[in-house]
Amino acid sequence: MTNGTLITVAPTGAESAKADVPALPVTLAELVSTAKECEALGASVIHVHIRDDDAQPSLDPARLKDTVAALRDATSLIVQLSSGGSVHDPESSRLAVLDAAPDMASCTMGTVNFGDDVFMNRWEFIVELHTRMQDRGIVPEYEIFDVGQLWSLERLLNKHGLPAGGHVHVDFVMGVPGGMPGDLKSLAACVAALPDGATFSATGIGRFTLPVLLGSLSAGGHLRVGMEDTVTYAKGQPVESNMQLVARAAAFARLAQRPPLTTAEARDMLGISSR
Ligand code: KMH
Ligand code: ZN
Repeated sequence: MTNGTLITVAPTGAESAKADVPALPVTLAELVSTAKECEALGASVIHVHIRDDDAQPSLDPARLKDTVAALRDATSLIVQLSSGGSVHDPESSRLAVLDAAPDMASCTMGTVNFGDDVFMNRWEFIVELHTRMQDRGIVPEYEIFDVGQLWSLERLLNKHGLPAGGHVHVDFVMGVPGGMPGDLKSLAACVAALPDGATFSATGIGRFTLPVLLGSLSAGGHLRVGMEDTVTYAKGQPVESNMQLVARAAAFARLAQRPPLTTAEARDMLGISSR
């Protein structure tokens, strides 16, 4: 098992508005140039939400296909599409994300309150996502917003088998209002409940960014950073770009003597075949 750090960049998300956060990449050109720069700084996975011409969250199938193609053209990053979309997206559109044939897709392991909204993930929907990804050779990243969702993951794997590639990779999303907090107690509980042999990354939302980043590194975990999860770099200081967040994560990883994985090393670890 590698000692390096997998760095995922989540540059856009579905929650922030371009009008409020001008540095948010929302066009394909902005996304591709962000991806290239983040790869050069040490990211090996990109978690992608796209926007429409009005910068609103979109799951448009043709746009998703074009996005996957453009990212593959310009980078060797592992392309992970969000199947979570926004809290308003119907299940059918979220399942159709897989038609764009990404390397990976997210798969959230349960319903969770999401601020004033609800991020709905019914059991039957999770099973459908998991089995479609198995059939199509798309590697899931299981998103965990609360510790009990790891028991759902155990149940999913027991009933429906390992994901494509045979390796289980999980991302702890910590600090969403309605989910688990971004503290060490929660992180330790999640690590203790991981399926055998699984790897994990962690991301802290907003002010939880740094505690979760440092906690994950010290627990042998990997990192997800990006403007999907925080638009504040430090108290009172807005994030200038996704590159600023990736550069900070890569610097901490090097300090911890767990330097960023290359994209080839990341593919190896996650069980994703090279293109
Ligand atoms: N935008 C959130 C409702 C995912 O990408 O899979 C869901 C989310 C998780 O961001
Ligand atoms: Zn997402």
